[in-house]
Amino acid sequence: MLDARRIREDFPVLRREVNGRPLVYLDNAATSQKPRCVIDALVEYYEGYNSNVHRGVHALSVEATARYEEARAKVTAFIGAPSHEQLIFVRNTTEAINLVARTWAPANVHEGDEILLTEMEHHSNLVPWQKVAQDTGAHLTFIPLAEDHTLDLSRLETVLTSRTRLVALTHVSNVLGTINPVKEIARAAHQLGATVLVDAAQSVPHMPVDVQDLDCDFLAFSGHKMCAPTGIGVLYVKRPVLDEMGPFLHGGEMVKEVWYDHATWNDLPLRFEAGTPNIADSIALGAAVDYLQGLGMENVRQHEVQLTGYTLNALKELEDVTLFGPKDLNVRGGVVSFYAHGVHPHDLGTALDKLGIAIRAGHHCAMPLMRKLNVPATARASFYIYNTEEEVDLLVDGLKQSLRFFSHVTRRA
Ligand code: C6P
Repeated sequence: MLDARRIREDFPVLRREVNGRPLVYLDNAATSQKPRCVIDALVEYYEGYNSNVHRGVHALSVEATARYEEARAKVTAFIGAPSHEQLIFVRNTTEAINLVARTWAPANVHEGDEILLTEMEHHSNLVPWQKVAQDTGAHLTFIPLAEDHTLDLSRLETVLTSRTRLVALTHVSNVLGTINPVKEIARAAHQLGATVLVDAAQSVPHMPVDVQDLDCDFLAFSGHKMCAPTGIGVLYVKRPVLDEMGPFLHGGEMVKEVWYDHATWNDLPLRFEAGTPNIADSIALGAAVDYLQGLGMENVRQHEVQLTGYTLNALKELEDVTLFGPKDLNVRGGVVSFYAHGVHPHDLGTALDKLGIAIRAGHHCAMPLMRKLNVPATARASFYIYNTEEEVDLLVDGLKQSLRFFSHVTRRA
C-alpha cells in the first residue's frame, strides 16, 4: 500500500492553505499536482542544457536530444509498447485523438461506415468523430449505458457491425469512474475488422496499462493528469496501422528531404512531431513516469480503490444525495460524482472551496452524459496518490455543513 502521508511531502503545493484552511485537493481527474522531482526536471533543463533537439551538433543539443529520447523510452516501457517508434509526443489527449481523426480517419472511414463510441465519452472523444462523420458521411453509433453505469455489453452484437470501421472508447469514465472492458471490446472489434482507439486519459495515470495486453490500435493520454506538466501528451499507435498513416502537421523536423516542390517524410515517430517539440515537458514526463514507477502502479490502483470505497460508504449515508457510477469497486476508478438535490453543484463547489476543499463541479466535458443522467451537472471528487481518508472525512463534513446551510436558505426563501 502507498504511504500517502509520506508522498504528500513530495508535493510542494500541498503545503499551502486556501481560504485559511489546509488545501484538500480532490480535483485530480482534471489535473494532478506535481512532485518536486518533476519541477526539478524542468528547472534542470532550463538551467542546465536548454537547447533544441535533433538539430544541433553542439553539446547542449546533444544532451537535450538524449534526454528527450530517454523520456520517450521511459513512457514506451511504462505502457508496454513494443517500440519507441510507436510513441508520438503531442500536447494532450485531445490532440492525440484529433491526430487520428485528421490522419487515419480520412483514409479509412467512408460514406456509410460506422464509428462506434459509448454514451459516456468525454467531448474530446466525441466531437472529433462528429466532424469525421460530417466530412465523410459515416454514422456515429453508441454502446449504451446500463442501469449500473457500466456499458451494456448485451447490446454489443447489435451496435458492432461489419460496417464499424472504428471503435473509440474511454478506458475509465471521468464522470462515472467506470472502468470499461476495453480488452474484450477490442477483441470483438478486431474480429469484425474494426480499428480500436482507447482514450486512456483517466486510466494510464491510475492503474497498470499495457497496450499489447489491451491490443488496442491507438491509445491516447495526457501527462498533466499523471504528475507531469501541462502541454505534453502521448499517442501510441500499433503497427502496421502506424506505417500506413500520413503526417498530421507539415514543416520542419517531420521531413527527411525537401525540394522546392515536394518533400519526403522523416522516420517514425518524428514524422508526426512537426516543429520544435515540447522538450522540457517531455523530459519532465519522463521524471513523472520514474516517480510513479517508484510507487508501483498496482499500489496506486489499490490506494484509489480503498479511498473510493471509503468515500462511497460515507456519502451513501447522506440524504438527498445521488451517487453515480458502478458500486463494484473492481470496475471503478478513483472518481466519485454526485448530485445533491436542490443544490446546484457549482454552489456546492463554491461552498467547499471556502473550506479549502477543491472538487470539480460542472458537466465535466460530457454534456450528452449529463442529459442521460438527467442532471444539469454533477459535483465530483477525484483521488490520487497523496489523498488520505482524513481528507475524505473533511469532504464529508464540509458537504454536511454546506447542505445544512443550503437547506436553511431554501426553507427561508
Ligand atoms: N478530463 C476532467 O476534469 P485533455 O484536456 O486533452 O488533457 O484531456 C481530455 C480528456 C479526454 N478524455 C477523458 C476521459 C478526460 O477525462 C479528459 C479530461 C478533465 O474530467 C478535463 S475536462
